[in-house]
Amino acid sequence: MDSEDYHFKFRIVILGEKSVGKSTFLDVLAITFGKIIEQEASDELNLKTVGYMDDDTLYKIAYWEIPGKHRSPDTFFRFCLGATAAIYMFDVSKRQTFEKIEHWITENEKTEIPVKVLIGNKIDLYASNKGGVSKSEAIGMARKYGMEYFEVCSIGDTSIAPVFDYLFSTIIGQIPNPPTPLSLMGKGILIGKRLLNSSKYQLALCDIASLYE
Ligand SMILES: Nc1nc2c(ncn2[C@@H]2O[C@H](COP(=O)(O)OP(=O)(O)OP(=O)(O)O)[C@@H](O)[C@H]2O)c(=O)[nH]1
Ligand SMILES: [Mg+2]
Repeated sequence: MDSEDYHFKFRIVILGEKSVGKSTFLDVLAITFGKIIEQEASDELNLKTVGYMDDDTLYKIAYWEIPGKHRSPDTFFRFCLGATAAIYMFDVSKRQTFEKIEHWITENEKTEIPVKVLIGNKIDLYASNKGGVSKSEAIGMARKYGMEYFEVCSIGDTSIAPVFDYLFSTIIGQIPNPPTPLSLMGKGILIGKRLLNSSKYQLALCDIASLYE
């Protein structure tokens, strides 16, 4: 696949403390919704790029997971700048991971990522942990930062679908019709060759241009 052969491309970053389940969640997300076209993992970044077709439109979604252990402010900003969405993840059975996620959220506010969600993972372990994080507490934190909250179990469950549906519909809901490059500025959404070269798109741009003549 030509690296520019898509209609739209955007990036979703996944952040949170070590072992909260980011990679497990990403693995399921990437194979359930689309086809993996690129993947690479290092100590600093776990990257997966997926091609996802919806309504005859090909989206290239780049997921960038920042492993919890190697967080350094420099790399953190570099990886988050220009992203369209951020997934902040904690482990509902480990309160400390919930307390620390607030630092990730506040540190990352400067990058002004347009779409954000908070995810409480390992919901299967919640009942067996007295110090676990309740749904109402987590919703409180999500509201404080203007986010939706989802509880998931990343191993063998279907709870991931509502997260993908929410993220995808919110992101594509930001794309105006027709999607001019100017109108997508600041949203982290790129237009690829498949759209740029389509006659329908060229015509729509001509219609806009004629309005200014
Ligand atoms: N019980 C349970 N275990 C899970 C769940 N999700 C992930 N795990 C387990 O949690 C452990 C850590 O998961 P990872 O996906 O490697 O965690 P991570 O957040 O990517 O960790 P770092 O990359 O080191 O920051 C693994 O043993 C997973 O199998 C879940 O929903 N429930
Ligand atoms: Mg990981």
